[in-house]
Amino acid sequence: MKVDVILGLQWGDEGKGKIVDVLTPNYQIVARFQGGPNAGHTLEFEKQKYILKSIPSGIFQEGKINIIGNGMVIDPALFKQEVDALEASGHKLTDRLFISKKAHLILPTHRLLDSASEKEKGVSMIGTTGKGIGPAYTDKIARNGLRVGDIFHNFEEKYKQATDRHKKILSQYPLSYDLDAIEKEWFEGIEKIKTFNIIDSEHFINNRLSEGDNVLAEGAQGTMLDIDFGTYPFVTSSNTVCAGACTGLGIAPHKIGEVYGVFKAYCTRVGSGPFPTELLDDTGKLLRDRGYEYGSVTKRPRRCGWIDLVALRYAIMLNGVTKLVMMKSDVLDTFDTIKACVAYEANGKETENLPFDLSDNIKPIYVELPGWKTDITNIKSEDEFPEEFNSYLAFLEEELGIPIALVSVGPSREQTIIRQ
Ligand code: 2SA
Ligand code: MG
Repeated sequence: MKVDVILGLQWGDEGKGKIVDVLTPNYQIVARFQGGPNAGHTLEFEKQKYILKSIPSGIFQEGKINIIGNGMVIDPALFKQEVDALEASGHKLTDRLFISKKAHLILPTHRLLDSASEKEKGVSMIGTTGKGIGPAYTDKIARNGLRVGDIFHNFEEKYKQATDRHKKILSQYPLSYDLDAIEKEWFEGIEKIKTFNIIDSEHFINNRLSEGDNVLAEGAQGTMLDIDFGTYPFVTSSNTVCAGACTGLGIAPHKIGEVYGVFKAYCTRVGSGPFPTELLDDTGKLLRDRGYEYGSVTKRPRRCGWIDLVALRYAIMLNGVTKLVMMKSDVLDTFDTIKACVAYEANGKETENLPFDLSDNIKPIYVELPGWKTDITNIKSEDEFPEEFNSYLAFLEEELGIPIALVSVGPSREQTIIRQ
């Protein structure tokens, strides 16, 4: 049995959460493999909207096991808030949410270090979500991290050691903070974590696979934010690419089955860093308004632009995408023409490959396609697609070399069309 992977091919916010929710019925287990509460996965059903941060998007479906994998970083305080909110709206979680002993903890001081580092960078700040993601992964790699499994053994002592070290670093910054207040909430979160199944998730997943279960691995952020292959240093601190599912869950590469690459019919980015097809004009504003493009964690307005096929081809290559999923198609419903970037002019030369440094004088080269000028939000099958929309899909498939298996025409579960 296989692990299928769903991941973002752009700069995050492609709509992965919705697709995980749609595909969950085909799987017994849904697992997140990287990132933490920097993610904001939005799901809509029964006229309700939910934003998940650390909890996998299979959580709303009965009988499914959801796993916070070893590759994730978890903030107990934010985790508790998320759990409390879901339980308050009537969703029972304890029997369906399992947490890896090897997932790393985001400490209150990691959040302070995140904001100190951003302030120090000044104009060259990354534009992080401020959740302590970078400092938590830094401690993991530097072999200073605390893991969920640590909370059962001498935890207070380990916590003190780690925070003392952080306080020394923080004392170099002109910061004022009230750690006591944040710590109280944080330790309440630790108690909350203890009420869940804390497991050796790598054994659990591999055992279940050998018993015939199917696993869906849910990526967060997007390929262009990958620590190795994204627009470094304007990236997140984890491997968002498919390989991250292997290390972040403990599964062997040959166990990966389908790789669903999710992208928007246009493109967005939140935070700093290069974005060659960004539109700073009225068209960009129209995309933001029609697509409600605001950060679901930070509420920051997202930067908007045309689809970038140079970056998408790169992402498809890195992830071994087998099926494409196009989201937010309906946002383009009113456009007369739609542009797609097919190549870059980099330092005066045309290229179809992603250059080392995207901030170097890059000019997108566009192809222009006619818009469909039709409301597609109520379409139920692909036979109803307007001709121009079919042409847009055919053009993208030709350029990208992979079939577009699913098309989303609105936020709810039902507005998802499976193509034959
Ligand atoms: P961090 O906090 O260290 O991971 O930030 C580093 C960069 O990664 C970007 N990043 C994201 N980009 C898009 N969506 C994300 N999740 C939220 C959402 C973001 C929000 O779903 O809207 O609410 O602002 C996400 N998480 C991290 C981040 O912007 C930095 O560029
Ligand atoms: Mg998001």
